[in-house]
Amino acid sequence: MLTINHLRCEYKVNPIGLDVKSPRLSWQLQSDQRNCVQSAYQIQLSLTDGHEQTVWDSGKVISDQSIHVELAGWEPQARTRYYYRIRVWDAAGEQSAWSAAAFFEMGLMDSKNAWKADWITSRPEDEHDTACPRLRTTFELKQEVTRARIYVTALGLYELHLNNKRVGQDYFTPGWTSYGKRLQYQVYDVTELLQAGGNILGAFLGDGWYKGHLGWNKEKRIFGDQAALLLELHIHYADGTVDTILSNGDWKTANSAIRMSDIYMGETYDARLETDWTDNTSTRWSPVEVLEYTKHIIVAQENVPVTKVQELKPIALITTPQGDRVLDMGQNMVGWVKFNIEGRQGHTVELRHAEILDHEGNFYTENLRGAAQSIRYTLKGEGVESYEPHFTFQGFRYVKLIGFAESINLDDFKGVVLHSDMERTSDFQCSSPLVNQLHHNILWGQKGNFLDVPTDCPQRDERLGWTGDAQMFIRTASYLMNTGPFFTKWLRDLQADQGEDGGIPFFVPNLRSSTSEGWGDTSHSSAAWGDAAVICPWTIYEMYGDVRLLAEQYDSMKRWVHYIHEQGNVPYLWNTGFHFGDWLGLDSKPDSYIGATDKDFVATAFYAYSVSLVRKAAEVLGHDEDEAYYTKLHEHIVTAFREEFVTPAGKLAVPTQTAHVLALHFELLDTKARQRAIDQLGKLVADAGNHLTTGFVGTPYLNPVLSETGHHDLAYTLLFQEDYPSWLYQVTKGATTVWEHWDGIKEDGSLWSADMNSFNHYAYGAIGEWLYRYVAGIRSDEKSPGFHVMHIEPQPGPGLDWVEASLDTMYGRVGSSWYRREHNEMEVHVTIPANATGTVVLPGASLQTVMEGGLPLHKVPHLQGVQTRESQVKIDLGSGSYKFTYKCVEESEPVIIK
Ligand code: RAM
Repeated sequence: MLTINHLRCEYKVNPIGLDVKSPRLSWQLQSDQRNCVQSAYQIQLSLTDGHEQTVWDSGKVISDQSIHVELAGWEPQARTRYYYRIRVWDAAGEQSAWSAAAFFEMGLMDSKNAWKADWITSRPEDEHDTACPRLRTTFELKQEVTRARIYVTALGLYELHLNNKRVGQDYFTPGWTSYGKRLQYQVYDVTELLQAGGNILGAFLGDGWYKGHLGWNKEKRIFGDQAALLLELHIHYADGTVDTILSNGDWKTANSAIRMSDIYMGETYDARLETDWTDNTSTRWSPVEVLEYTKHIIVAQENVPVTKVQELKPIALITTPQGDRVLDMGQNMVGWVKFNIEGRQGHTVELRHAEILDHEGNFYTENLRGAAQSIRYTLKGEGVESYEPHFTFQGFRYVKLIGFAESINLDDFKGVVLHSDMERTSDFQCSSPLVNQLHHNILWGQKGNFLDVPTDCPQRDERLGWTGDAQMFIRTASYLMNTGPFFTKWLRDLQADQGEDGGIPFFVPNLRSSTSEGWGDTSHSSAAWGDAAVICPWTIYEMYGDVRLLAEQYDSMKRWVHYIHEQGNVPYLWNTGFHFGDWLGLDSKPDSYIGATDKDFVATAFYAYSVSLVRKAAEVLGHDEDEAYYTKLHEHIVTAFREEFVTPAGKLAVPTQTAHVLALHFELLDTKARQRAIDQLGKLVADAGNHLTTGFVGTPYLNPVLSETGHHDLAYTLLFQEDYPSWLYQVTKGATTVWEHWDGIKEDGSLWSADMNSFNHYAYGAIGEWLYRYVAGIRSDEKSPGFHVMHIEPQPGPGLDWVEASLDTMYGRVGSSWYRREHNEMEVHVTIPANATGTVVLPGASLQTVMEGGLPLHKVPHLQGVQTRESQVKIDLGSGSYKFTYKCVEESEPVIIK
């Protein structure tokens, strides 16, 4: 039977508030037959979920496209909800039933001009007053309401309440964008929150990224000095009339119990000042001020919202040698602690947050630098009080309790994990518990650092959208979760913050403050950091087949490589300016963060790589002249690179692991030099005692390059090292996230210098990509992106007996698992989703011995294997689940070292 499910619009389930002219729909086919391919589809739009009346019908469209299908040739109306349903035909002409209805709802459409409301603010009498203001209005309903929507944004952060209930499940709204250029608004369905007669609508405003502390220079008010609200409530009555409640000068403002709330610093809350939104006796409400501020920068919500994704229970209460009482959450997490407390009115308790205990077991906060991460709560004294903060988040595993009663009940505390609510898309399990823990740590690195923007770290006074880190981790991130909307938003900010000259800031959103300055001759555009402008849209294209984003970013991609082109003082080399180089490489000079790999080498290698990707993008987008131009440009860069960095005899002049990794991964060498570099890389790793010396730039590509170049066993050896430096070193030290430094905690328990020692930094977590792409072997095909065509090539190696992996692609679930059984038997399980195809490469297989589902290959319909190497069989597959078994041929007999 053929069925349709997993309906998505712009990657999202039933999104509200789209401002896209031609929304894109994606769906998945389910079939109990193998080789299921869509031959045609039909989409119908209706204003009701029963589809009584169709407002648009695509008719039967002959096409195998089932992802990002644009609703072209039809004009969506602002603020209108459309229900859609889909049916498809397979290659044999079988027709599916209609899918269940899903919907999308348009936003204001012309969000730059559509606002009738005014920006309103509460100007504190004392500019040092940190309290979060409240703004409110009251209104009456005229008759029965059929639907009601709030369209809202803020300078700063907002939390809305309607009739004393919190509106929506989103946090840190309106999100962090390149404020001043782009500001998101959100839409909430509040039909159910309205009540007959009088209603009261209010908002808390927080400083957030807009005007709170940001950057390590203790600056505030980087984007503006006045928090403000812009809101429209549209109420549709049964008689067809519409009322609008607008933020304007009639609103009133008052102080709140939130005395201070700041992303880095934490929150101070005085529950004695809590009042109901309706209270007029103990609260002094005064008129708001109308603020003149542009509305021409307002855009609809692009990313998925930040929500409370899960809750953790503390695993222990510790008393440290210094006598502190500390909760252990069992996991380095990002979010906050929610707690219940009972006590005397006016008593204040404090929670401090830290990532680790020091080697004596004491609470350690020095690595937080200027981020206080402190929550202070003053009790109102009315029985059990429950509290959680509003406009701040903490990165922590340990929570120091100050001022709490003698007896602590762990059930009174919960760790609330918040991040952008991306769909989890994969799973990886294997026979090594340590590697499983590493995978877990990588996942938690993403959870902690994908809170609306991709940050380097979530705990110290930094938490910035470092471009380099994002570029290094994006592919791993896109295996672990669906990052389409997340990077759509961030890349638009990157484009907005790109310099006139094409340069890219070190972090996006850029801060335009002293934090962005101070790196020598330029304060932007480092190689491997600025290249995020090219690598990120290309990766999203490969992982999700997102051509529209690629087209949208194309100009920015070009401008970045042209920026580079203008920099070199020798044509086709990038040999000027400030670079982070192979950041934190272990071969750096003492007291330097910059690894030994020549910076001009890194810069020119990335120049070539980015140009090669822009060339591919030009090809995808059909820009033929550009394609020819970038092909030539790439040739010139590669020639210049070889002249500068490869000796006439074919040896790389820069003798580091990272240099070899980059030259190989970016395909910068001719055949002779390539083979020398492959051999030399093996030697460099061996010389380092089978350890890596790479930093941020080399590490993500190290294992992929080893696996690609015949050193696959060496890649496994690196993976399984447990002593410093290695991925598992930190796992054996009890890490639950990935560290910034290979030795954040040293062998003797002492710590890396507190000035830069994050224990939740995802950069080195980029090894996750290798686990999925090589160990499990699940790879996209860039010629048919989004896993429409895939390549499954599990690559077993010494140390693992089995791997079970899956990836939820836009087409559906891809599975790849392998097991080494007794007597040299190998089992490989593969799943290809409907409307996708792939090839599987069976390692260590010979054609004669391969069985599928218990039958020899030639007896299985539509399956034909090819012996590509002596010990490798390649089979083209349509959709379906397959179980291959075979006896491994001699030469690839597994060496099990554990
Ligand atoms: C640090 C952060 C970040 C890195 C920059 C260069 O501040 O660790 O991850 O990208 O330096």
